[in-house]
Amino acid sequence: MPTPSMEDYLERIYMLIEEKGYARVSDIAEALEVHPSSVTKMVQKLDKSDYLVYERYRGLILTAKGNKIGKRLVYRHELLEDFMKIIGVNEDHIYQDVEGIEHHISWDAIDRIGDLVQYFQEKESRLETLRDIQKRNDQAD
Ligand SMILES: [Mn+2]
Repeated sequence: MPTPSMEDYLERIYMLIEEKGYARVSDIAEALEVHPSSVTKMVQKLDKSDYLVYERYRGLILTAKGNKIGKRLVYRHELLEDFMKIIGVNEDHIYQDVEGIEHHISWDAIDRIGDLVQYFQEKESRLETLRDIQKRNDQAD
């Protein structure tokens, strides 16, 4: 199992490869706001754990294992953002909230949150009912 820090890297590397077709150490460093030497260290660790293959001058590629987990990590992040939006969390803190919880929640909980997101997406009136409750609660404060 990857550590939270490894998860952040795998998630970001997967996204970079999706968007640009490759992930350079400098791009990863910029995206994660860390020093390139930290990226190199982590990339070597991920290589050792068979999540990717790293060659100093040729860049890196995800292995099948790295690609599979990267995809799931990006899905998890996006699902949690959708969930936060649905429950009405202020857009200004959604990203930070998701970054804070994504590594500390079981895949079982993720699946159940997926059901709940689907529940609200399948019928617009369900979201309206939730918003009505929230309006009432806000007025009561
Ligand atoms: Mn994330």
